[in-house]
Amino acid sequence: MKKYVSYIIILLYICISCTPEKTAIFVPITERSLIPYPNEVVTAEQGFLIDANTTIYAGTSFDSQAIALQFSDRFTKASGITLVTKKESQLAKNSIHFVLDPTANEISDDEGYFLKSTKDRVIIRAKTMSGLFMGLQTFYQLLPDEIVSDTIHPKVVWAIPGVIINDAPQYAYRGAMLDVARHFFPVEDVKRYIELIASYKINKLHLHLTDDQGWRIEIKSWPKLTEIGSTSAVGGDQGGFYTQAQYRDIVAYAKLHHITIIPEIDMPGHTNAALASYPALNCDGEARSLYTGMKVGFSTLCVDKEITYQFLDDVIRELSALTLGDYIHLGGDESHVTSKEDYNLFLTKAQAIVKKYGKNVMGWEDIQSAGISDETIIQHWTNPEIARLGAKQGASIVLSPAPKTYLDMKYTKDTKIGLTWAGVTPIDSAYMWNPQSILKDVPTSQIIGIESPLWTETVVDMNAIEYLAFPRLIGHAELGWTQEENRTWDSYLQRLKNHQNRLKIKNVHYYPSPLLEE
Ligand code: TNX
Repeated sequence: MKKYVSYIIILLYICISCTPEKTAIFVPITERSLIPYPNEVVTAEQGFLIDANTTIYAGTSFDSQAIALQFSDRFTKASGITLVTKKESQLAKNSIHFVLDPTANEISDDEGYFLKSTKDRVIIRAKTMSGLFMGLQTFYQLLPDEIVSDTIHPKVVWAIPGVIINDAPQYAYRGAMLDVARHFFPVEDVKRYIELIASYKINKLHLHLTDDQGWRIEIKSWPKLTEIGSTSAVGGDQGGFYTQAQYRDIVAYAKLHHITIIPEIDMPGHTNAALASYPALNCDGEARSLYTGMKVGFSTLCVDKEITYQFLDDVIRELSALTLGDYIHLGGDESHVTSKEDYNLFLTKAQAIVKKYGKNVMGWEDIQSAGISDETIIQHWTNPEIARLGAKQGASIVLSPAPKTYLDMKYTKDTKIGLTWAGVTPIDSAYMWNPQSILKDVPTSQIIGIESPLWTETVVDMNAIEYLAFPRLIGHAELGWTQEENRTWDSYLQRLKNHQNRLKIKNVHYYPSPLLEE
């Protein structure tokens, strides 16, 4: 009997001495900021601890092995620990599993995933590689903040709360747009933007490649577009362009992050850089001067000339060959000096050229007047009536309502950088709107997503990009991914406050909104 009593005392002692340590290691799930918030989160009993003996099981598919490698590389950078990866799948203890299962019918969407972390293992399962990638982004957010660091943190305990997550996106199109025409941004900047946005499950990057102030993509059959047209930028700042090899590199880097690049060649307006490069593209045959101001709506390609369509054919042929995605964006906005008749004729021809090269058309809502097909994507930005006319023709709609999504709008009238023509957009206003109620009477199935454009008239470098995009873009990512019933401003704000530490570790020059102060 005495023996039992001393056993019990020893056991009690062990329990008491262990408990505080355990709870300290396994923080509750609420202390990990999941953004965008997953659509189903259930807390499980005990969490998982990654240590030097943890084994990664990547399965036999090349795709799941690639995702496992992305994880183990990131983990090694942040922890200094190299984990063993095996190609089989065995439900061993102390293991992390990346499971690609195309027949996993319980996962409702190609980008959806299932994630379960318990004492013995973590399982991330999806039907496609994109789904696994999305699950991996959530997995990172379940780990301590230092997982995003590029320097080794030997003291961090790599603990993950116990949780079961079933997740899938609300919208298939979750986009950001970067205007590289008003100011040019080198390949490294675009890559950093890709890396940052991918971590919030954004899956499209629309590049506004041409405008009055600059032509930014090499077109081999029309070399003066870049020899002349790329040399200017707003304010007389330095221009630049991507060679086709550099552009391919951007497209490949985006693909690695499960992002599709959507290239835009804006037309028939916003074309001064092309009109300055080739006199023949002007109706009067005279080259325009390069333009470094900020006005819009003063330029147009010559709709009546045959050479205009030869030019378009060459540009779209070369661009299509560089494009992995299905869509080419034709712009079509603010063509104020093109007559309505000319505009419609021009866009009818331009759309046929895009089709000829096997791509579909995306355009600002203005293009609907030319007649569009149900494969067209219309991007709503300023006039709901016009966008609705596009929807009536069967087009899909991407929402970029300027007062909510334009990242180039100032946060307040006093913040530096940005414009105010659509108002000022503090972080709460950028988050508090419902994509389903922007265009009344348009069937919900036709609303395929949202996109956050960053026009760069006032944006001169990567720090300025980050200042305007973060944190507003993070909120947009949640609107694009998370169903309305699973998100509230209060919950989001709390998570965003905690999330700031990751932005700091990654040196993101975000706007420190007063709303983020305790
Ligand atoms: C409107 S949005 C534009 C751009 C400007 C932007 C500035 C759209 C389709 N056109 O040309 O850069 O405003 O916010």
